[in-house]
Amino acid sequence: MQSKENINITQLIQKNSAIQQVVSNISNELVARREHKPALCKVFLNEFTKTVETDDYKFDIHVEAKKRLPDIIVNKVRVLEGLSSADDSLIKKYCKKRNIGIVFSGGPAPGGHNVIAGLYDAAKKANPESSVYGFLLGPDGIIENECVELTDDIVNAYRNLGGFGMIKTGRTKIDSKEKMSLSKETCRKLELDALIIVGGDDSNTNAAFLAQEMYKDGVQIIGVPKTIDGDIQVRDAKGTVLCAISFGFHTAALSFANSISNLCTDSSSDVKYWHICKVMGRVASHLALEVALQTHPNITLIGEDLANYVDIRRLEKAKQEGTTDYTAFGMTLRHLSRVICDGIVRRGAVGKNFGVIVIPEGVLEFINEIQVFIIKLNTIIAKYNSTHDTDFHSDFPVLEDKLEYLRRLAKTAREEGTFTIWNTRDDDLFNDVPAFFQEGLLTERDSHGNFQFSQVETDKVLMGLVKDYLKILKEKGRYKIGISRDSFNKTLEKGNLDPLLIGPVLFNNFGEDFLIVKDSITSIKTLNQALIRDEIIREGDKIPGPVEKIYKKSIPSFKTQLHFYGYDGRGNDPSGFDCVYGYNLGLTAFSLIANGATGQMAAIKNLEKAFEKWEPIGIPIAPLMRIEERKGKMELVLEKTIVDVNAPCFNIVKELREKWLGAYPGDDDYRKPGPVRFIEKCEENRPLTFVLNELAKEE
Ligand code: FBP
Repeated sequence: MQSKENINITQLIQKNSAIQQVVSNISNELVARREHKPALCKVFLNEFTKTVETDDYKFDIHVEAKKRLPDIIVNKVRVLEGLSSADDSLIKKYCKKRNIGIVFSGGPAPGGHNVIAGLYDAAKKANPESSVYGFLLGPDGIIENECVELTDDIVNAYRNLGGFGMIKTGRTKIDSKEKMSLSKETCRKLELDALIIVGGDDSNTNAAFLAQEMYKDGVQIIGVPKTIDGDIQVRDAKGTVLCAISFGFHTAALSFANSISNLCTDSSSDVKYWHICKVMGRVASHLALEVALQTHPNITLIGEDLANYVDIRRLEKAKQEGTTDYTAFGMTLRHLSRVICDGIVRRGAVGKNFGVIVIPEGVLEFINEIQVFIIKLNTIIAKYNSTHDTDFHSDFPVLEDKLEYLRRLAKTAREEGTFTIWNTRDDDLFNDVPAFFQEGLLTERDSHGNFQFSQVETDKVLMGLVKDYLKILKEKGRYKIGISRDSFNKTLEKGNLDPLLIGPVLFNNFGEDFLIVKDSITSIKTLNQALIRDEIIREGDKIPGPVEKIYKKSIPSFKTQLHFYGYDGRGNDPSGFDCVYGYNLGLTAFSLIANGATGQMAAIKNLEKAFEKWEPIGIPIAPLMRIEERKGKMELVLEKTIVDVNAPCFNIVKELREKWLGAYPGDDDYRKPGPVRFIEKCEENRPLTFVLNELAKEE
């Protein structure tokens, strides 16, 4: 039953339009975003565009791509050119009434709604009679013919807004004859002239196969590079950058960076936590690298860098013994935990028992021992699924059942003495892994056969090892909090004690700015012994209060807070860069359709340069395909780009690592990028990784 006061409040809301406005879901930001008109690339200031094929860019074509995608492998890069007027035949072709479908595929990425808006505006401008259909819930919408015809109202409600809410998304792969023929059927029923697939590497792979399959039907298929991971980057065989980044990357990176820079502020204020920030990016560490440039955390791991690691000490030792130690190549989890501990201990020595660590979600991909598990388990699960009517995860729903199955595989290998993918050694090593991590490594692969790193608690695994090793270092007296000389002097003088007398007894490095308690003093007992040995106190005397206080201050307690940055940044409203980029990609997609292209990816060249230099182009997808292992099989897929450890932006981060670690007295070098903005001048208006690579080129 409603109380009288409640009824009054209900009436108040109903009567008062100002209150209604305050409590409505229409914020000022939303209104401003919906009304905002993204800038247009120069070519789109013209009434029409044409595309010109160019031989300026060549690709190393994979023989399998040539075999399986014969009709679209011959595609060339198309450059868009503006036309202020056109002859009748061009107008007829350009402005013909079309039915165009569009679908989002894979994880959301900020800027996607603007791709639709750009496509819709261009299609309607060319011919108001044209229809644009949005397929619902990803590729399933194409397979099942679930779509909505887009209208001004629908499109206007989502302009410059994040997420993929307008038509939603999904991860289904069109990978069977049946799904392909249902998709063709949908295109036929809707009389589609063209279909735009907005997605990552796997979705653009889908686009290439659909383009080949529908080539003879005349349905044009165009891909659009989407993924916050930033791993769709296209270069030609000479290394010329044709697409520097997918849309969504900039916003996600900036959104993570804003939150992480706030943690830098918190951590250096409260001085008691290490904030451990896992950052999305299924395989490549592009997002972690950009976040590092934006915020300067104390430690940032870059997966690709770890894979390149060579343990020189091990190699030299082996060389002296006349052998080669192959385990010296690549980083192990244990060694990585030691590297992190080294940074923590060194900061502790200057009194900083706090900090921020950035861990890329896909870091395990670059750790040899884990990669071996991932590949072996991928193959085992794929083989099981292909030889049974059911599937591995339904047959073995709980961890113990899965482990039992693996145990049986190892037993068979042992008893039959045959070579199998899972042997006793694998089983023993796997049993040493904590249960939550075993569970993560056995997690179900996505429909494209990708290992789902976002489901694995990488940070927890790594920090578990870090904590164990710090404990050992603490016991050995090698992990101590440095005491500032001033604070030591004041504390002792307050207690009428002579710092000059006690300092050399307590510290390794008396005289320096930050004083480190001797390794041998690791407890009140050993402190007492040291004071007696140096005749500061006698047997049976109490330890002087100020000395005990200083000792206690030097004992570290390692406290962490774990954070995961992924889904939040993926759902952020787009930055100015992604608003403009997404919208112009939509316009590019339409131009490619209107000019008869298929099997092309809409892209913008020169993204890394000033906006005036942006050049919309079409990139042929088929020549970008490579062979990769998926679900235990070798498949033709669009090649992913991982972080180039020779690029200037990475080398600059490497150079500044020591500075950002901040193992020196005084303030850390944290940087504040601020929140994601879409029109304000203060926004970081393009990824810093670009800016640095460009500046280095000018040198
Ligand atoms: P896309 O490649 O589809 O853009 O997705 C990227 C991503 O956000 C990764 O960073 C992350 O590992 C993954 O999606 C998470 O997937 P899910 O949404 O299925 O949890």
